[in-house]
Order: sequence, then structure tokens, then C-alpha cells
Amino acid sequence: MKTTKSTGSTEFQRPSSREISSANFKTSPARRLRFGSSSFSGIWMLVIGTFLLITNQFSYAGGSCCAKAEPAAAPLSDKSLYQIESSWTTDAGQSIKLAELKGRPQVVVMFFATCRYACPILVHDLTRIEAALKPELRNKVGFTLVTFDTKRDTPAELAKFREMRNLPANWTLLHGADDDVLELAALLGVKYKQEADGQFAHSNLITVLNADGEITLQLVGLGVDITAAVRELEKSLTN
Ligand SMILES: [Cu+2]
Repeated sequence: MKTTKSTGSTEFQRPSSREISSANFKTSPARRLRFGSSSFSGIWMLVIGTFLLITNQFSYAGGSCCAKAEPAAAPLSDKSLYQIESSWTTDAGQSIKLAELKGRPQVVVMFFATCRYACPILVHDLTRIEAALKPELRNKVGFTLVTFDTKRDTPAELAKFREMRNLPANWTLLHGADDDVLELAALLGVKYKQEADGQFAHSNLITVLNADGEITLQLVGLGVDITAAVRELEKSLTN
């Protein structure tokens, strides 16, 4: 994973990449169970696959068929954030899992809507990344904002934020449960803490995920040089 540093101010020291990867192991036993069932589901996929193969042969023998077999979906790697099973609510009130973002690279920022200083700059940095992409690639990239202000940033408030900022459909705004927000923050290496005045102190971190939900690049700071992120996104879309 590459990391680009900038001189932008962060209220927190950014954790090392080792700390981020060790965050993978800090999940509770219950969560680990959900993560660890891949070999079991592998066996089931084999059984179902064999069954489908057999039934397919029968239908060929009967001379009836013709639907082209869909290629089996590749399993997610251990590094994919889309292994997280938690449910989130979009600003349209729709319940989704992070895995539903699979298929296009995503630029992810954790934020809160009433932030007076850093978050408006972070969101602006994302719009700069979007604008710097080749026009034909722009709607092939997703932009995801996840709030850590679970009390105030209800889906309805996030919808207002989208409207106010005129954010297009390829931007996903997510509200989640406190524990799920904490877990995602740990995996991204984002630290945040609510202050007495209701504002949050937080890391200023932009994360680029590839189409499979793996972190490929992080930019630290505000008003950063976005070139590396644009290059990374274009690379993952043209490969
Ligand atoms: Cu902020």
C-alpha cells in the first residue's frame, strides 16, 4: 500500500500501515466467525457447482437449452473491506452492505456533515479528484462518504448534505451503527473523537479502494496533491 504524505494538518498522528493491518485482527470473536467461514462456503459452492454442472448436462442432452453460464464471482480477498458484514443506510434510506460497492473503485472519506473546518475541504478534495479524472472514466469511479456523527447525521441529514453540495449519483453517503463505524474506521486507519462542543477531532484521510474493496492508496492531509489518487484510479480502470 502506498501512502502519500502532505503538509496538511491532522489532529491525529496517522497510524502506520502495520497498525492498519493489525486492525484486521482486532475484530471481536463474533465478527471473526463471520470472516472465517470461507472454506466452509467453498465446499458448498463446490457441491452446488457440481449439481449445476450435472443439471446443465441433462438439459443439453434434452437439446433444450442455451443460457450462457455466468462466470462464478471471484471470492473477496482477506484484504477486502467488503468482507465486513455490517449494514449501512444510504441518504436515500436504503439498507446496503459495503460489498454492494464492489465492481468500481471507490474513494472513501469518513466525515461529519456539520464540520466547520476539515470535512468541507476533504469533500472538496474528492470533487477535485473526480474533476481530474478523464471524463469517460468519471462515472466509473464511486465516491463514498461515511459519517461518524451517528446521532446528528441521520440519512435525512445526509440527503440534505448531498443536495446542498450537489453530489451526483455515483456518490454514496452512509450512516451506520456506532460499532460498525468504529470497525470501519479501524480498518481505514481513521481516528475520531467527539469534543465537548459536539465537533469531532479526526484524521484527515482519503482512501482509494480498488474494485474489490482493497486499499490501494491513502492521502493524508487537507488540500493535498491528488495526482497519485487520480493515477491510481485510472490505472485500476484501464487494467
Ligand atoms: Cu471534519
